Amino acid sequence: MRRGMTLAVTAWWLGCGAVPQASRDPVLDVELRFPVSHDLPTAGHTITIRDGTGAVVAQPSTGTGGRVTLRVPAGRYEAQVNVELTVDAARTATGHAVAHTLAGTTGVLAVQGDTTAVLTPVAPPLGGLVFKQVYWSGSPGLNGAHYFHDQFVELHNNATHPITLDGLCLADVFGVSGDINGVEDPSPYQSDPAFVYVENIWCFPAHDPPQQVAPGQSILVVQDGANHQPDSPLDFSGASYEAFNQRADERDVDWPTVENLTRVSFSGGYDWLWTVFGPGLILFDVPDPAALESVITPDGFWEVVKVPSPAVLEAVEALMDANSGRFKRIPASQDASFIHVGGTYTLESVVRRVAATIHGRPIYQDTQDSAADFLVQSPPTQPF
Ligand SMILES: [Ca+2]
Ligand SMILES: [Ca+2]
Repeated sequence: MRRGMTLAVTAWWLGCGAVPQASRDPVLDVELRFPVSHDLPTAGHTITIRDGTGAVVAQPSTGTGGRVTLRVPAGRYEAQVNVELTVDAARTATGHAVAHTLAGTTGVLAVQGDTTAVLTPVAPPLGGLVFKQVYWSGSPGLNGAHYFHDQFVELHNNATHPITLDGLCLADVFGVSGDINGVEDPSPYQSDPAFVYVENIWCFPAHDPPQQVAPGQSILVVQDGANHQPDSPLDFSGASYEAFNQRADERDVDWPTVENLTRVSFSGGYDWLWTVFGPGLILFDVPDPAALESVITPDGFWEVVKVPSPAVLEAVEALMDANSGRFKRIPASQDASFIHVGGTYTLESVVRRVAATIHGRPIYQDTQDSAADFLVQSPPTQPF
């Protein structure tokens, strides 16, 4: 009974305002929210609250739900946060093994009454376009008729930001993939790390507005847009782009529903066929691919184009088998190793490993080391 009376008296006192000044001040409630690219606990981060003069008035730590709640005299405030992620912390939180800082501010908050604000720090762009799946081996085909028109590469935006596709180029690298016909000679250019020497260049055409690939979106690039069944299980009538090799004899078909890449440099036959023994493929970005320097190979048979190594955005080195390392064509700075499948016409593709799944989105491993980053599978995954 006495206890109840004490509480009632305390409540009366509060009602009269005979309490510390701060309890009548507005409540400022700030909620920390990380971008969707980051899977991080929101509790335990220091929030810096500054007043209108820039002076730090409080540095509370976020609690459950990523929130800090404090009373401040009416006025202008700003809440800021800096979260530093080490390489390991970034790999866990984003799938990208890149140390970086998440930084953000609420901007100026005019606090008169109780005020809520959301603080969403931003991260630098992480990741880029990757080859998510590459298929060169070909299909057994029907009745032993080997089939190779179903080759494809699946480009994937593995990044935290949209990426413009227009003007980027794909190329296959010059050089044999192994001792295919007896003892072969490796590419004469394999010791030049400054360039990648390529045979054929096909580029993504310009769009207005430019075509953006959203984070998590894939682009399917195929030798031939078509339904390849029953020669192969793959149906590419819904592919994004095809290499349509326009010729007077019309040997290659322009599939109407699949947009065409722009042919910039081509020395092949009637289609953009990659070697079924394992190609080197690169994605690169230069201001004018048609202006790249070309050279004649020492044997005088081929004209190859020099792509500066720093322009290479993505690369995969595929060779004939595990013993074909001496044929490596792509500089180690772009791909430290190589991958191979079990043979030709085996319906095997290589698919990139998943490094982490962030809020339901797979982030693919990209260590520029094909042996580590890819797995061999059969049959290929029909991308879409
Ligand atoms: Ca074609
Ligand atoms: Ca077409």
